[in-house]
Amino acid sequence: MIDNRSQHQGGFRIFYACLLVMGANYFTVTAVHSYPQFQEFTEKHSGQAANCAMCHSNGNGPTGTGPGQIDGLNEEELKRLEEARKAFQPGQKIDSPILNEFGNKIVEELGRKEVLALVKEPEALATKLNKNLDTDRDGIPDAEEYLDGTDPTNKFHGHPWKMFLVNLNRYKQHILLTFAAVLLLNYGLGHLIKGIAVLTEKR
Ligand SMILES: [Ca+2]
Repeated sequence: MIDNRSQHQGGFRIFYACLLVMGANYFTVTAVHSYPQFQEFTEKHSGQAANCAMCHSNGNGPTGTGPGQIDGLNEEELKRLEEARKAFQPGQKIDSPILNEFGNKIVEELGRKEVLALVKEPEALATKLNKNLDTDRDGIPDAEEYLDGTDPTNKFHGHPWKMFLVNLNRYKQHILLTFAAVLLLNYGLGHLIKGIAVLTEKR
């Protein structure tokens, strides 16, 4: 009897240990890959709606079975995910399938160690990013788009006033040439009308 009871107790211990390990793994997977603090900060700071697509491949975040979500990754994508998860130091090429281009650049620029530290102060992300980093090349740095709550991967999405200034600067030569052409046209038309008037008076 004693031996049987000991065996049962031993079996229960192993069972509970397995449950604990499974639980720990579950929370590791769900917690490690999802950092809504950045999204919450940008929404609060900018007043603009932002979803997980700001940094992730899938707008619903990294947890799930859809495209770009952890449980939907194929073998090759899982390998890329594991590689990205090891990149604790900055400067390593990141190609995580659960992150979009901006998310990958954040990890590439700062390293996972720094990103994890920033979870507690998401407002500091803007100051940590390189000011020249402009993923969508629309002329507005990623750090500003993060603060503005605009999409750093969409060159048609940006703060209206900044987009206006960027476009004004980009097309200033065209605008100056158009302005000069209009002035010359007005000048030429003025002289033409005067000439016609003089000829009419002479007749
Ligand atoms: Ca941009």
